[in-house]
Amino acid sequence: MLTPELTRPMTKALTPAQIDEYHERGFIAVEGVLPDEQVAELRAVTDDFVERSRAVTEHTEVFDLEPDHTPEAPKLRRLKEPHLVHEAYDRVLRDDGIVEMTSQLVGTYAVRTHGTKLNMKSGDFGSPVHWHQDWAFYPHTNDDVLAVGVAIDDMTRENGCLLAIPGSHRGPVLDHNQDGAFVGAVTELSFDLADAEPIEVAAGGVSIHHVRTLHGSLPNTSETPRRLLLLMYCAGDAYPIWIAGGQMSWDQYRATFVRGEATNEVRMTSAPVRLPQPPPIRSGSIYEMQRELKGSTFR
Ligand SMILES: O=C(O)CCC(=O)C(=O)O
Repeated sequence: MLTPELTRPMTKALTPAQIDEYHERGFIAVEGVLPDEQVAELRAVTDDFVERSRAVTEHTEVFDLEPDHTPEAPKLRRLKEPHLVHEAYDRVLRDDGIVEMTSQLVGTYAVRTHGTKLNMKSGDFGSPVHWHQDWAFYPHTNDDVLAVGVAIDDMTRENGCLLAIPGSHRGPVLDHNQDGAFVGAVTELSFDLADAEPIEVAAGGVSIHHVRTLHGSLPNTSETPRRLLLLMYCAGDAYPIWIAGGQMSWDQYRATFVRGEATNEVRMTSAPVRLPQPPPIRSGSIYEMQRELKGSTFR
């Protein structure tokens, strides 16, 4: 267990230049957000979950497995909703510095979370994530919605860092359907991959991308792992238009606030919306949905 001093955020707030960059380009990287000791704790806890995944051979509610996962050589692709299974992840989700940065970017004091995931790319393999916009998965009444990616390891081009298209958050919501079903990846390739920019950040830093920013990531071609804890947040007055699995109760909704109070007055803006419908053939994770994709979005 870390002492409170070690969990105190090093970065309290974004500068006006960082806020402008986020709004202009749709993503930023912020170095030095968590102290080394907290990053070391996240690594140790994550290593332990990889060990525990030796006990399973199929995807579960918690583990999403790489295709060649075996009990002898465990290969975990994702830990689902990690904040629900270990308090070290939950503490990061509620970290004052991260919540403050989010509040600055979404423009409301109140901030709620709509989930977490820990995506892992082990050395020398590690699945790619095809190009997509998160907004296609979970549209809200307004698009003040974002994902903070906490780098548990240095995130570099070689180990499969996030890639993003600057300015794409201001463009259309692209089609993510193929043969009449949602596949969780863009199926109209109306963008230029030459514009893609890597979001590189050292361990302990974070990436932040807008919900409409077109992004993806390549496989890990290095020997070092890339583990990224993704924290999904939105403005306190952004209400989900679509929730996979059905509507939340009011109590469940209130429990999603990491700062401020839930209110029934939500803000509606004119952001374009596509529902993730008809439903995907495979569900459980973005990797499973994208398995149905014919061809590659990396061209
Ligand atoms: O882990 C990655 O590289 C990308 C993750 C992502 O975009 C997602 O899970 O929605």
